Amino acid sequence: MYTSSVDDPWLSASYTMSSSVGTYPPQEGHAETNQELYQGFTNLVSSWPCFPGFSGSQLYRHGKGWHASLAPMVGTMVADTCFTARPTDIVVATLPKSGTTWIKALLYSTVHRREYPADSCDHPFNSLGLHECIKFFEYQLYTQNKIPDLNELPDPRLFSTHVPFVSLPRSVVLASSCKIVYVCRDPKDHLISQWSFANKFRISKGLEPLSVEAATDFFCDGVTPFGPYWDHVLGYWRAHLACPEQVLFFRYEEMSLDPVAHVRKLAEFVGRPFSVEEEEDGTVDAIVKLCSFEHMAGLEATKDGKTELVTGAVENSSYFRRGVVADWKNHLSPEMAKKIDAITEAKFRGSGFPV
Ligand code: PAP
Repeated sequence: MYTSSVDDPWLSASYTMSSSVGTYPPQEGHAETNQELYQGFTNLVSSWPCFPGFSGSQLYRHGKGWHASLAPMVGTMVADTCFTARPTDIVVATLPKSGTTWIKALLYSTVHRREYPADSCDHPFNSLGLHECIKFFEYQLYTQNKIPDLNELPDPRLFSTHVPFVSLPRSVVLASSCKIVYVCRDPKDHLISQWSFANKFRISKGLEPLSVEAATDFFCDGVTPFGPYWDHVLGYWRAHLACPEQVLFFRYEEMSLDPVAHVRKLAEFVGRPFSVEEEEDGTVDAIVKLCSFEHMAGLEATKDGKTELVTGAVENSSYFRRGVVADWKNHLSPEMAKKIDAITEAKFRGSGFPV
């Protein structure tokens, strides 16, 4: 069991978001109370510094130093106030465009492999987008004045978030055996994936695409959704070092090299290791294949489906671009890459994080 000490990352993540909205016992169905709660946080966030972001919408700077647009930041604060974690909960945490869809697929299909074998015809992935299988706190659950009733969900409940460790719902941090699965990605590939996604959005809104030079400047200044990148990665890295049985730390590049080993680790981490029979009958390989970029990108739910987020409906196909390592080489100049590498080196120095 986790025991906290004064300056550990778990405790510092749990301090109150804001006292200005009062204490609430918000409940499902109390529309006025919920609206008041959302409005209080909206007013608070609106008073914080804001900057134009990648996609053209404003990014606010949270008191703890990270950036997001208004609605997900408000959702984060509502989740912090209202979400009650169970020790059996599992939370996927990522920066956007770092492998969220992939790790959700691997986690869901691993946890639910008895009800839905990876090769079954009625596997939920055939009809549901990955973000419907595991929902975001701040983009899907705590949105539009809603306080969702999550009590009926069977164990283990699976959730996801892009929020930095310091602003996770306090109950996730304090529910001592709640598990967190974090995936980080090379900063340059994360940037290129984010930039490509943002440009699709800009074009759909009639805006000029952003140049890769401008995107690199935003990135290096830390003004990206849920960034600065380095603070996000270090927050979860330190939590992993402090408590490896509660925070699993994966890297996209290592997952690409050996997905089978990562699925085994994931299954062990969530307390459902593969049996000898499963190892022999190819269950692990089937999960890896089911969740592979090629297979997932070709599913009807990907090609035709959309996911409703608080920021708008997103075509599921837009979560699948190339899915390769080091695509940044096709977009960033050597100078831009050097600049990012130098910042990464400096920020991660002394953290024990292998650069
Ligand atoms: P999100 O955080 O907005 O949900 P996320 O899934 O993290 O997005 O990012 C999408 C990236 O993961 C894309 O990377 P790219 O732009 O460099 O290509 C996407 O291609 C990649 N991706 C999605 N699914 C998979 C998968 N099954 N295997 C490997 N990479 C994947």
